[in-house]
Amino acid sequence: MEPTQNARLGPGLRRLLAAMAGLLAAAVALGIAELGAAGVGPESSPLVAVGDAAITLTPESVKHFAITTFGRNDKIALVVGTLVVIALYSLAVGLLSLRSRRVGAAGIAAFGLVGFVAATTRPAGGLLDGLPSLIGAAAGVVALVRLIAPLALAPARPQPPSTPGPAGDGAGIDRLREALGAGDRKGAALDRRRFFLTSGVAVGVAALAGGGGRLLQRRFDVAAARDQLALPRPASPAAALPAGADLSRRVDGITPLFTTNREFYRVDTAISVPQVRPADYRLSMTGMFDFPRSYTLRDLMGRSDLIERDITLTCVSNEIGGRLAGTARWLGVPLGALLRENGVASGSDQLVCRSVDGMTIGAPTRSALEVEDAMLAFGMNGEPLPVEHGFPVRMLIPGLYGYVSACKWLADIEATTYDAFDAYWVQRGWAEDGPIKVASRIDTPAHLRAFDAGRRAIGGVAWAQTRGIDRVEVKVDDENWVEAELSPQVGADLWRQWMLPHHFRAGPHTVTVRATTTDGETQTDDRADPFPDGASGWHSVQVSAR
Ligand SMILES: Nc1nc2c(c(=O)[nH]1)N[C@H]1C(S)=C(S)[C@@H](COP(=O)(O)O)O[C@H]1N2
Ligand SMILES: [Mo]
Repeated sequence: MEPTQNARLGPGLRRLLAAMAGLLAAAVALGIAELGAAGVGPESSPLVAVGDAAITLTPESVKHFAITTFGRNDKIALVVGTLVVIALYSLAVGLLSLRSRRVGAAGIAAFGLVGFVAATTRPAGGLLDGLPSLIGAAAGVVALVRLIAPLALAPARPQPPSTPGPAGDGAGIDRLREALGAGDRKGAALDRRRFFLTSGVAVGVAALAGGGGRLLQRRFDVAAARDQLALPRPASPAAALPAGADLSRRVDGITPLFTTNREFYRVDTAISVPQVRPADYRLSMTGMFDFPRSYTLRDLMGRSDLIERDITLTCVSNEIGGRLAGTARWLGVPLGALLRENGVASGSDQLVCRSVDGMTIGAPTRSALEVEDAMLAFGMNGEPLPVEHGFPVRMLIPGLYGYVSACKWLADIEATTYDAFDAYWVQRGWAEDGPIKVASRIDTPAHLRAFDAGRRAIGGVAWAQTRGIDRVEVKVDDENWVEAELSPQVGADLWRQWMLPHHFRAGPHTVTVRATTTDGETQTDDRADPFPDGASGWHSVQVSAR
């Protein structure tokens, strides 16, 4: 058989280009889907939906690893990981489509189906959310077929007759040209050109649709509407702070008393942060209420019983000494009063809080009613809640970890029982009950830090919301525990900073801290992992003085 032009492309090159075709087809599919998501909503983007689904399906241990390893970049890491998987998959689909275009097309369609299922089965997802995946997959199939066509083995083309002359002459020259790699240049160049032209179009479509789609999705952003909101004044303002309350002004390296909104840790399952327009906001009360009402943001902000409180919020995922903790001045509606005015039934022991993105957080009804500063917050450090922290309304119950109290983007409070429903984290094995454990952390000197021998301040923070910190003690090596100086006790829900000057002799040292609550509980040195109900144990750091 005559060698065809494409066979002469070389099997290696042909396969490489086919793999590239797969990659480009996937890029077109994702780009067009982003454009579709600009119509339907950012959370319908298959990339976001698949990432969300991955979070939902990921075992807790891996999730914990992601939170502690990537910190605030956990979502970025997930999206990058998803893209890598997609890239590998589509390279394989490209290769397969050399054998059979139908199989290749099916590969892209399957890829779209995954997006479709992920987008439509999200807790807050509907059929419409599957649309971007479908049109993306359709565009991807078209792109793949077009890209593979120039690589297909063309039917044998008759060789142009050799120039008349002594027999064998032309063949000899052909062989020579072939040996020099020139023989196939013309035919291959034609197909390569077509492939690269089509590739160029694919790259352009993917980039324009993807970039444009992402830009257009910004029309769902509520940042501008948030900026225009003016916060009401509280009927009950936060307690005044005594002068010199913030030890971080005196000791370098101690965590500031208040965490700025930018610095505040963030833990949630939302890849695409829910965007709730203030004008569209509704909070509904459902389940075991005698006279359930629903509230607009204006209803909540216009109340006459607003409170402002300084509250430290902490995450159950903290390792000993973890940094998933922050303090802010929150403004909002007292939760107990709100529940009572809806006539919460005495048989309810759980409030299932639902966010607009379908997260469920189960909080104990009793704490919601009885913890003094429990609230529905819409203000954080003098601003409307940042979008990442739950705009426009979230719940806060001091003394409980965030996963059982601090529902962000709150849409619905259902009064029910623990028997009737397991909330999201409980379904994944975390404890139903999430009272925080007393904790203390060494901020300075940092672990493994080297510094000059001599006098140096040791310092950090300690917390035990609702009970308050009474005492913090520090131990260097095997010396005795020494009591540290504390920031003023402003309120039991606010962490306290602590500091202790120490004379470090040259050499390696171990510094350990422990805190005691106002009701007399000293932190245990029994070490426990965060799972299932919070870490315990003393934080210590190894440092060296020279
Ligand atoms: N809707 C929603 N609310 C949520 C979560 C979430 O994933 N989704 N995570 C909870 C957890 S585990 C914690 S620790 C706090 C963190 O609040 P922050 O991100 O404002 O610091 O929010 C809680 N509220
Ligand atoms: Mo958390």
